[in-house]
Amino acid sequence: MTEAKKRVLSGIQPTSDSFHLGNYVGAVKNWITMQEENDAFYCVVDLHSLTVEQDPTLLRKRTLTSVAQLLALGLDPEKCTLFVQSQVPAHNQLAWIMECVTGFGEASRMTQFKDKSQKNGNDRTVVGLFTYPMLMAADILLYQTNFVPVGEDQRQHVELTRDLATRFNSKYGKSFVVPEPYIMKATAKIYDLQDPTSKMSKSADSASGLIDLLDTPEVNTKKIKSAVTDTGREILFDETNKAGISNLLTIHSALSGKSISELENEFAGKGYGDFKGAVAEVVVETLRPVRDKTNELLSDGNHLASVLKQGAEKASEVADATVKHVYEVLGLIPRA
Ligand code: ATP
Ligand code: LTN
Repeated sequence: MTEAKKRVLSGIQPTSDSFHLGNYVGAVKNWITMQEENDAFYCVVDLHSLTVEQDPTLLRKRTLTSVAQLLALGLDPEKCTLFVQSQVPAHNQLAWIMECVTGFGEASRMTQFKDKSQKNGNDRTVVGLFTYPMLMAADILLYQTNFVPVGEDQRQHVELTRDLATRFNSKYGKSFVVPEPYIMKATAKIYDLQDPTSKMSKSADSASGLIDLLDTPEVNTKKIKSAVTDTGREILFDETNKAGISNLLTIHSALSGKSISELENEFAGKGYGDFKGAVAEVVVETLRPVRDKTNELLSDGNHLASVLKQGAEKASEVADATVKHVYEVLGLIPRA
């Protein structure tokens, strides 16, 4: 007898014109691997992106570009369910329920909220930024998810989701699978090329340390060749003393499939210049077909629309069943 497939769910925000290398290596690469043996659901979380003011025209464009990039990177709609969060209303329905089981104190402890609200100031922080993790919990719990592939920065949100699921189950009877974060230690955090102690992020102050998947080979090569390193000359993995080189080793290894020690051997006796050239080449060659394929997909709006229609239908089926059960156990009366 074959074992039932495990459920996988993850999401990514459509908040920039291109995903960056951290998103790919830290998260989406695992999504692609996991679609093979699991029942995987992946969503572009457009509702989450509204926690920061968005220009409507740009949001529409970025949502479609996100979907196109995910397909270009290797998600296959025959193997996984790819959808846009706002097209499945169950996400909002369960989010409210999650808000009603989350303590104000526990929500206040979310470090992402603390960091982002502090950065923006009280007057420019919306309540949605505070309730963001409860919407994320809904995203996950609706699908009876076993594994959530994310980068390290999302671990706390998945832990909160686990607490909420456990609490709900013990009060109202088993309603949710308690999910586990799926975080690959080696690639959980890709660092900024100019500041190899902070994570590569689209909200960084400067774009010079950020590799955009859709940027030109010339721009990306230049950024890698200007990456900050140390004053030594050896190519060794040492995150404390050689943060920049270690980050480049992680990137090369993730994209080329060679292990870190293989790379250390290959570049023994060679200089930083040679090594950076090799990293640039691996990155550029990995991204070239992704860029071409994304543009090709974007030129066929009908295809994207049909992928999303099919995705939303499949997602709704599973998600609506969870909401129906949850409403019932809470004592909400179904519409006649
Ligand atoms: P921001 O930094 O502006 O908050 P982001 O770049 O983290 O945004 P998200 O859409 O929030 O982008 O994240 C998508 C996925 O990429 C998440 O699973 C997140 O953990 C992962 N991720 C983001 N940045 C990195 C990084 N530097 N290294 C590894 N994983 C990352
Ligand atoms: N908060 C996540 C995006 C996200 C997500 C999810 C990830 C929203 N819903 C559900 C995993 C599962 C982030 O990457 N910033």
